[in-house]
Amino acid sequence: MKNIVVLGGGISGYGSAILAKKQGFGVFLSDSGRIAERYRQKLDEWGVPYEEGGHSEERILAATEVVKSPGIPETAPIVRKIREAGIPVVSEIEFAGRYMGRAKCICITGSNGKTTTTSLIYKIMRDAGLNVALGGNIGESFAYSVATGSYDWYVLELSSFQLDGMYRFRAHIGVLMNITPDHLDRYDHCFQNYADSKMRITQNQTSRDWFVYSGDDEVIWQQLPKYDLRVRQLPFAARNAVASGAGDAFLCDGKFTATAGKASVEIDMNKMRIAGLHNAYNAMAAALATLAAGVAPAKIRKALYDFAPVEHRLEPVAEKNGVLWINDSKATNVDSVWYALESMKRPVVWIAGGTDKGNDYEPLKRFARDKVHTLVCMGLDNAKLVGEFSGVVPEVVSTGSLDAAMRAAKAAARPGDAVLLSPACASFDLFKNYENRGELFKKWVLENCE
Ligand code: UMA
Ligand code: ADP
Repeated sequence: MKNIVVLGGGISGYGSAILAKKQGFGVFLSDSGRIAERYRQKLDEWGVPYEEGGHSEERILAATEVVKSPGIPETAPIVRKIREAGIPVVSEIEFAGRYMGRAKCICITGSNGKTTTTSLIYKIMRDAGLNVALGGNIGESFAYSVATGSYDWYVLELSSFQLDGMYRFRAHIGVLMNITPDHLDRYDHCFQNYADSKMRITQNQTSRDWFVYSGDDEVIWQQLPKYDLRVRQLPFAARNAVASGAGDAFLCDGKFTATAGKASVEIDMNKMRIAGLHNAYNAMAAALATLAAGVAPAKIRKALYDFAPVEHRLEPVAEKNGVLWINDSKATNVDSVWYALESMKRPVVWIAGGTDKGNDYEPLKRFARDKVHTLVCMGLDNAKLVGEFSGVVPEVVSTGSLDAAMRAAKAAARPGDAVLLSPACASFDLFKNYENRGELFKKWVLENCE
């Protein structure tokens, strides 16, 4: 009998363990830390044995296959030992993909825009009445959905960590938004390794499948010739001229027409509730992917026009005294802030800072110079940000707490301005995570601005 060991008891791990049990395999889940109460309950319900507070080597090394949670790095001692023992290690997505039957999947990856594009695609499919599940790097895990439901379509957001453990899995419709530096600590600080990981979205795709990607992304262009792609290609772009026999989308004067095969849909970005060039890319990718899935153009158009911003992503919080407060706490790298600043139509008070990931701020300086009159740095160590933007932005203020940052932003903002929280940094110096940072930002605005 197959003997599956699941490493990590978070949302990915408990779903994988339940699926392994459902398939009738021997299964054991091991977590070096604590397992949340709700996951323990589920494991008990399904009769899955588990351990917490450490990894018992002997039991783990008896596995025929290991399903590794995405947050566990290759450098973890237990993973090294599993590798030395020659035991195959797969990701939750690879594992669950084996049991999805005749269902099809749309898989979305990229450095930025994954959650927004995945949510757009999911909404279009659901509003069109399809039997569809959402999963991967968002919401409930793919494995749990496969174990407990029966769907015709899966819409999966995939992180590079999930792609890394995928070998035979095939995306019927693969979507690659962009490749810009992120998570380099997990890739030996080598950008090519990270790019290779993202390109795995195309692996195993055949001429019956579709590949939607940014025709404006130079890195993707550099990678494409290295692959012998048979898949039908659907590029989208706003800058480069792109065209593919299979279909494409091009943004011009705020409108685009997306075409996949014989189907087309025309979208006016001014009628959408999410703005900015980056969201035009997200909408083009979503329109192409859903046309490829066979959704009627009128349904795609309606769902795109209905879509509201996802929380913490350029989310308008409130307009108070003529000042618009915008929560973009999810902007944890330079590229996402570039698009935030690009989309600003009002003078900006910009709140940034936190745990710097080795950022190069150069690309942001043009927009900062043109649009930002005050930069409020919010972090335990603001020296780098202050140094980079002094002389670029007229006013730079250094603060060490959310409250101080918000008070400084409120004092600096004039009617007609936007106060934009778009940090370019991780949140771990002052907050639990980016959600916590965004929630506290919103709470402060609602309690302190009349
Ligand atoms: N652990 C061990 N041994 C170790 C190290 C960790 O057992 O050596 C344990 C921890 O104690 C913990 C568990 O592993 O209990 C955590 O596993 P995990 O970090 O993989 O977290 P999950 O809750 O399973 O969530 C993961 C993804 N997390 C990461 O990639 C860090 C979730 O993405 C994803 O939604 C979920 O699987 C379902 O597929 C989150 C994320 O932050 C949203 N993703 C990153 C991002 O978006 O930037 C990539
Ligand atoms: P991800 O899931 O890849 O992190 P999100 O949709 O959550 O992507 O967006 C993360 C951040 O990136 C937000 O600040 C958002 O405004 C910005 N963003 C969204 N789409 C794009 C895109 N296509 N290109 C660059 N930045 C984007």
